[in-house]
Amino acid sequence: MSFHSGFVAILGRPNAGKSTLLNALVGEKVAIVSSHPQTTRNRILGIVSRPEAQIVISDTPGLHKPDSLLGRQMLDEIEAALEGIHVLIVIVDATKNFSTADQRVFDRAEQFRGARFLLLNKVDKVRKDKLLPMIAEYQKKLPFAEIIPVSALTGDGVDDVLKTIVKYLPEGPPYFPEEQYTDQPERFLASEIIREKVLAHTREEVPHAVAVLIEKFEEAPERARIHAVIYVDREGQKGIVIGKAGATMKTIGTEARLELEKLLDRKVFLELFVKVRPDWRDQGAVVRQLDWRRELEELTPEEEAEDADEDDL
Ligand SMILES: Nc1nc2c(ncn2[C@@H]2O[C@H](COP(=O)(O)OP(=O)(O)OP(=O)(O)O)[C@@H](O)[C@H]2O)c(=O)[nH]1
Ligand SMILES: [Mg+2]
Repeated sequence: MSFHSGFVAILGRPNAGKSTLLNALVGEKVAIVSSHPQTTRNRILGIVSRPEAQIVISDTPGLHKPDSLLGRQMLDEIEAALEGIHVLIVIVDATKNFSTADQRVFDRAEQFRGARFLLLNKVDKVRKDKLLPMIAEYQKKLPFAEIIPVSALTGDGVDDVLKTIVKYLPEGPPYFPEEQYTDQPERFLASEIIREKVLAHTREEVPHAVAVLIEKFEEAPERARIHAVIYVDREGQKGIVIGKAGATMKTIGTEARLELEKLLDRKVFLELFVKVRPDWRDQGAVVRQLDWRRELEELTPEEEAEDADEDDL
């Protein structure tokens, strides 16, 4: 039997359900999800290994008009995710009318020369008789190789998406070990899990103003010790994150700890701090730290230099 493998990226406007879809395709929680737009800030790799194929899928930040350095970094992440892919999955929220945000996505998708899929997501909330006319409308806007209605939330249609992707992948070897389902370091996953809990318990402008940085990550066999700082950009937001008598922070901390214990498969001692850093979204020093790939690249030469020093002793 021949083996197929290749790369796929998911493109769509903020809140269309890209990260929910990635998690459903992979069958693991790879990317955090929230009801707020612009939750995802990095490209996130999810890997699906089947006996006949390996599909490497990138989730991307929602395509939007950037108004900060962070926003521009998010757009760079989208572009990086689209490099070298075999299939582009364009996703729209089928409960909403086609908007200028979707048009921006279609304009970008039009430049892609490989196989383009359109996924009509959230069909659990759409009347069945509306689907066929909707498909006809979308097909007029831009030709797609495949149009598939799905519910990333219930998993409806998701297996069909995987099977269809495989048909468009070239023959080739697996790129990752079979048991690996993402490339994100645990340290970054931990910061994302904490951010997800902050997003779940805050509203309006607060979710956009939150960044989580892990200051200490010590993994002993029995217990991991994680020290994280939740950054916000206004004093008032700090109060919202902490809540009355610390109630919101307590909920965030408990929910994050329980999920981290599952991820790391051990007890977790989690210390959370909230700090105000005005306008961090326009500060390179903070924004760059949110890009873990760049952080790793910058660390590696130094570590090698240290190793070399040790050899000299
Ligand atoms: N009813 C329904 N809701 C969905 C479905 N897929 C996603 N959602 C909800 O839509 C919201 C956004 O989902 P995300 O997966 O975070 O969307 P996203 O496209 O990754 O958003 P950004 O990262 O902000 O660009 C969440 O509240 C999800 O629970 C679906 O199939 N049906
Ligand atoms: Mg997302």
